[in-house]
Amino acid sequence: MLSSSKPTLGVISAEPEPIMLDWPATALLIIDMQRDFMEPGGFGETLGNDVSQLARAVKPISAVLKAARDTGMLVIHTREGHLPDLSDAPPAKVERGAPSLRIGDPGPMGRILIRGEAGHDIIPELYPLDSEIVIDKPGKGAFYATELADVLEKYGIENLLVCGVTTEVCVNTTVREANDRGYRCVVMSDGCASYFPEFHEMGLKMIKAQGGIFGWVADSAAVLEAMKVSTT
Ligand code: C5J
Repeated sequence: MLSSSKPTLGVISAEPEPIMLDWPATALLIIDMQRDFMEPGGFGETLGNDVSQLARAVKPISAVLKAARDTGMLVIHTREGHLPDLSDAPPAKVERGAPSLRIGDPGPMGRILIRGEAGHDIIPELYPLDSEIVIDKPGKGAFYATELADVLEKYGIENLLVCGVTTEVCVNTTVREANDRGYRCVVMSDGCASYFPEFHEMGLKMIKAQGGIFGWVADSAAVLEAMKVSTT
């Protein structure tokens, strides 16, 4: 956790309004920065998506991840994926649409969206340290059928800095789940990405509309500035 000699409060210049966070009660939550979504040959591409659209989120996340590691902030990574026997994959998810490969089929990075396969792993640029928490989730939301709620309670977390992919799917679902559970979520605009730029934009607008109905939105520069300049 953050060293007690450091200031504990920081104000992020966010929309719809600035938000003050207590850093020791804040975690960085990085959603699904997996090869299956980010690289050719993975789940995202089998659905017909242009995976290059997601690359823009890597640098901003990397910068905030470094700052989080430097300050001792709790870092949590999530991975979407299923058990090898697909017992946690609803048929309605597996059978949906007409992808070039379905969940569980063999692909160039191993079986699509299956835990333990190369494609399921997090991209090297953001690879978790051994000390960081990795939550494996079968759904889009990071709270559904996972230990995330227990982890956040154990560490006294009240606020989440959320980033990752994709903005309108797993990021939005997780933020909505977190908001209903009482967490303040600040979503990093340039640390999220979508295969559809218009969905990225609308996904962020939905979060911050109506006085921040699901949370706050700030770019990585604002988050980094707040982590640097804090008040006691
Ligand atoms: C999707 C995700 N897009 N991580 N998953 O299926 O957003």
